[in-house]
Amino acid sequence: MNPLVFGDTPEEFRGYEQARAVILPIPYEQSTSYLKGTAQGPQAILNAAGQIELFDEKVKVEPFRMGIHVLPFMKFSPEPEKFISRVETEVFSHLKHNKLVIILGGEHTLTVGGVKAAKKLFPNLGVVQIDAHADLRDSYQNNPFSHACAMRRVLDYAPLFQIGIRSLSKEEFTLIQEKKITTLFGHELSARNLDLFFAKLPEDIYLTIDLDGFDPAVVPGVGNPEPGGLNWEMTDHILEQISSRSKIRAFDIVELRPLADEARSEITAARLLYRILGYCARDQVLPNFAL
Ligand SMILES: [Mn+2]
Repeated sequence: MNPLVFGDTPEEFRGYEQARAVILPIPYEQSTSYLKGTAQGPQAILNAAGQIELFDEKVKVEPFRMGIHVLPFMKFSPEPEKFISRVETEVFSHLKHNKLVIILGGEHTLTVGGVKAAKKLFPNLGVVQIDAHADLRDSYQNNPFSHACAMRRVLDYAPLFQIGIRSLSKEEFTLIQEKKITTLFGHELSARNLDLFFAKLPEDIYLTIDLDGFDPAVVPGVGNPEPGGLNWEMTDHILEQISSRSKIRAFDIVELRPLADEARSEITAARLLYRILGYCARDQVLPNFAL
């Protein structure tokens, strides 16, 4: 299968010029601290996309009609600051052309570059993070650009709205309170709390989805699994609410670690991507397109 196509997107909807959505695969893996393999994440999601239907039965649209272009796998320096700057330049060049940018990781570190790029065009940007981990350490294993510090770096650029967090240090917990970060912990995911969370979101959103935010029974293929977490329906509800209230300007799906003979993680990631495109198509891109 040609890796630079999302699923069965017909050829006339794949070109860069007409595509509203562009997918940027970034197989970056430098600071994984437990189970290795996230560099294989982007390819696994693209492979899994070949197995999903082009029609979305819930949103009742064919999201590919907005145009989906897959960019070449991004080349980068392993040095984190250069890497982040490279991501920023690349993402900015596509946002500037009015594209919805989707990054496939790879390590969470890449989010810093994506957020910096989006912030330049959308000054009131907010970042929604679905994740098991707060990722708010100032430094981890002597690396301030570790995946465990990604959101601490993001905080320098945009306010943060976290969902599903269930693993963090006391210092990170204190930081959340001091900086008044909006954090819904894994044990707080009631309908009422979610409604209060959605009401706080700004208009322009960068969405980052660390796949370990899911219950590991749903997505086992991650480098740092944590018990508890989101199921498919809850995540779908969250994404639908965000899309109907705000404008998702860019999003990333990170930290997939493909497993042998076990495809549910990458299939979930591919369907998640396509579902978000469906909501964006319905709510923002193709308002008259719903069947
Ligand atoms: Mn995480």
